[in-house]
Amino acid sequence: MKKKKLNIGLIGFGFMGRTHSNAYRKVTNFFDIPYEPVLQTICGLEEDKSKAFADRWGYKTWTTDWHKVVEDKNVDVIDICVPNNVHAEIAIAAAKAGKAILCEKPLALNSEQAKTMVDAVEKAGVANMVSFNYRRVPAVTLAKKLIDEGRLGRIFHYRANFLQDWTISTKVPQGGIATWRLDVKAAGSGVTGDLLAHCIDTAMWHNGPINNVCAMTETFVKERMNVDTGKVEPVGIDDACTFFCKFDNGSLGNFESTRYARGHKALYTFEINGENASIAWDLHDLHRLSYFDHRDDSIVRGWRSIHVTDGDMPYMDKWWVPGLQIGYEHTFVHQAADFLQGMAEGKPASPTFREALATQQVCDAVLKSARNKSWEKVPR
Ligand code: SOE
Repeated sequence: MKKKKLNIGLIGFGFMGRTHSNAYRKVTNFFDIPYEPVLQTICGLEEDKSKAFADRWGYKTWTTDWHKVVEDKNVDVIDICVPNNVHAEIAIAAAKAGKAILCEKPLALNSEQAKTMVDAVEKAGVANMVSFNYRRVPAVTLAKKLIDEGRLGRIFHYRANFLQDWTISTKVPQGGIATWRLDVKAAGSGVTGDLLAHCIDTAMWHNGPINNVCAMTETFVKERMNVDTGKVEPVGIDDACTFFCKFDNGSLGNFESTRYARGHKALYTFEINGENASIAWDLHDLHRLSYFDHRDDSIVRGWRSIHVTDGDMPYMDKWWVPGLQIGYEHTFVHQAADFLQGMAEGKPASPTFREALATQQVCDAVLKSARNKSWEKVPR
């Protein structure tokens, strides 16, 4: 198949810039999509690092001015991997320039800003997707299939955790290139937007819309040095957040995230309990899905640990042979494949900006609930 070249302009080359670049480089080796992504331009803040990144990953050109990438006639796709406070400006300019857009999560600083981005991409009619990559772990996609097939029956409970421990030291600063996630001006919020947004995206994909939330947040370290200003400043983000919620289908949700769970680096887990069956998953063992089915004969009934590697499992026919697993980086390859395939077919790849706006609205309601110490309705 002769593939059409699709030139990628990637803005921001931190951790996420690397996962996305790696995905574009690998996607056509494994997936039959009609496009050949070309790493056209990389854009970062510093000249020497931008050039070094271009050399290492094979970008044809580099720049330190994102406007040039958006205006570049040779660029077809704008991939946004910069801190959250710059997403909106770049995405709106890219939409006006008619580019397809893949944007890192969370979509924006808040839902008001996210709405302006949805309006811009929908008005321009450009392809748009938000990088909630964990949906594309094969075991997580399998969970969606099992739920959609009705195997769980009526769902009663959805609980999810995302636990880390990297900000416990009071010496970790806020702001700057490495620690912008701790600066509310750059991040919009703390664990709610950064980590719980993943859990909320997956949960609403699995279990439908969330309508009411009741939350509590805490900022354990109240002041940190700000790398950008050189001053010790109040910390404006939530270090930890716990919330309860109700889903439209009548089930109850229970979510927790913190960066203060000593010993946990990226422990994203969820468990779903239905009338007939339950499902559990753990990012530290990401290729396994735990499944319990009450309809099994009682003498063999118990939790099964499904090794999600066979060719009939989601995405797995594209990789190795049964029993050989894949990992974190592959979720981004799957994302690139789905995004590019969606573009080729003129179908939006999920989650679109509009779907990510719904996640942002839950995050906003969670933060409002914690501030007001009250249940909050999620606006639609
Ligand atoms: C934060 O530490 C972080 O890198 C998030 O920003 C990512 O979205 C998450 O996948 C892993 O943790």
